[in-house]
Amino acid sequence: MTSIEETLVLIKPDGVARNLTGEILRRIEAKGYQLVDLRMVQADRDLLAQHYAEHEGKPFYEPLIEFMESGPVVAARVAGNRVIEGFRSLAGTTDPTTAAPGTIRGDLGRDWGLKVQQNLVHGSDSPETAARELALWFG
Ligand code: IDP
Repeated sequence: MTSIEETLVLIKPDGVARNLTGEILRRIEAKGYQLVDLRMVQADRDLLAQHYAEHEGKPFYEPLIEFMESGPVVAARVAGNRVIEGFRSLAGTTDPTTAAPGTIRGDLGRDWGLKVQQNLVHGSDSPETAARELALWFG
């Protein structure tokens, strides 16, 4: 099945602070995906509120926004065949403790006992979300 897509990947503040940017980008490239655009951003609350609009009102929303504005993130426009699903598979499930070994979160993510919501990366979850998020972060 051929479906060339683009997705938004964010290396979250914990990934940047832990010097894992290179390791995470290496895994994306090693999988065969293309880095089309890359920027380091200190996200403000307005950008993050738009990015995480679907989570507004949830118990983890406010800590999530605070965490995401706590330091720079690296935003990447990544292209490849079925990359939206493929990157989410590469990233692993949301909670790093139960994310499968071999995934970014499973291999490198720290237990949420240390700090809830830290899980190194974000990846768009559908073509509609990818289009919206890429417009938000890359204009
Ligand atoms: P995803 O990033 O795996 O797609 P989402 O459900 O879209 O997960 O949640 C967005 C982000 O919010 C997660 O990556 C994580 O940082 C945080 N998050 C999600 N669920 C929880 C939770 O139950 N507790 C704390 N943080 C959470």
